[in-house]
Amino acid sequence: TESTQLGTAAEAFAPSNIALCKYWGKREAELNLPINGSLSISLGELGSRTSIVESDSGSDQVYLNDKLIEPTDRFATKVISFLNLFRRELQQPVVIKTVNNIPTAAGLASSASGFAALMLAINDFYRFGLGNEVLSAFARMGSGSASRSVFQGFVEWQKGLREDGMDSCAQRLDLEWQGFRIGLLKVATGAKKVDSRAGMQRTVESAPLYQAWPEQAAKDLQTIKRAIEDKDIELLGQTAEQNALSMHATMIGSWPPLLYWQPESVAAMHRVWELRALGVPVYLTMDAGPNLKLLFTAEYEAQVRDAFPELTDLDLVAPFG
Ligand code: 2P0
Repeated sequence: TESTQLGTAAEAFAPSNIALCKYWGKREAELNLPINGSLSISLGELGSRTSIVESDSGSDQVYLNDKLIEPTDRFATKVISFLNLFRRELQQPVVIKTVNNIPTAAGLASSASGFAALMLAINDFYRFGLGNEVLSAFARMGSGSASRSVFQGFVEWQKGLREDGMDSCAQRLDLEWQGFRIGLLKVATGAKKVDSRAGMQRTVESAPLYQAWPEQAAKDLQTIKRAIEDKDIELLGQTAEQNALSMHATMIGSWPPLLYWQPESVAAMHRVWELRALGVPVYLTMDAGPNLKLLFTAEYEAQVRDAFPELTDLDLVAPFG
């Protein structure tokens, strides 16, 4: 059925983000309350745009990248159950459309930007007038990393202490770094992965190495903040790379083992280390998938492009414009 717009409508954009100090492990799974704090960089114009309009079609409709999604599909049910946290029972059905402009080639997950954009659109649509930190805490309930996608720039998600989670929200750090660059290096496709929720749970429950993680993450977070203040790419890169590989070590030490890397991932890691051995300060980070993200500064962009010719203009992100 065609749906027509009845008046109320809202639209919002939120960026994707890459964690430099990773979120891995929940202390409470319903609210996505993390065991450790994390710190990320948002990806500027790369992210999700979400619109909500009233509908007269009698039921909710969910679109992703201009395609109508089956109401029973996992994506649609997640979107609608999130909306239902904020919607009173007899309210009008809606049409929700999300478009991701993250190059699909980059192999980035979009749940962070997707839930952040949806939360911002809900705030407008129902005229809640909530502040950014409350919006961040609410976006967190959709997906933990969405708490960080409410903001641009460098963002810290504080784990918080409260049981209701309202202090587990992100804040933008008052730090800019014009020359900071990220390269989205897609190295492999396919290989059905364990989602982050299940992966975290398995790690927390079964990996002895996980014991050491919360303390390391807390320390890395402070070091990375200092490195950003000092615009020290070596300190930032080294800490972020070690943080990511330590997170992966906890996953590998889970049972059954959880290895998100493909052979191509390991090959690309060696290429990063070879380039670094030649004197180029380039570092890697990885999330719950096989792809790499490169961290470097503008002065070395030419060398990074030469060494990784598969990086297109769209894969190179300047988060501060
Ligand atoms: C991060 N990841 O800090 C970490 C590093 C993946 C590896 O946040 O279960 O999709 O929805 O809270 O936010 C991805 O996990 O997980 C993630 P849920 P989410 O970016």
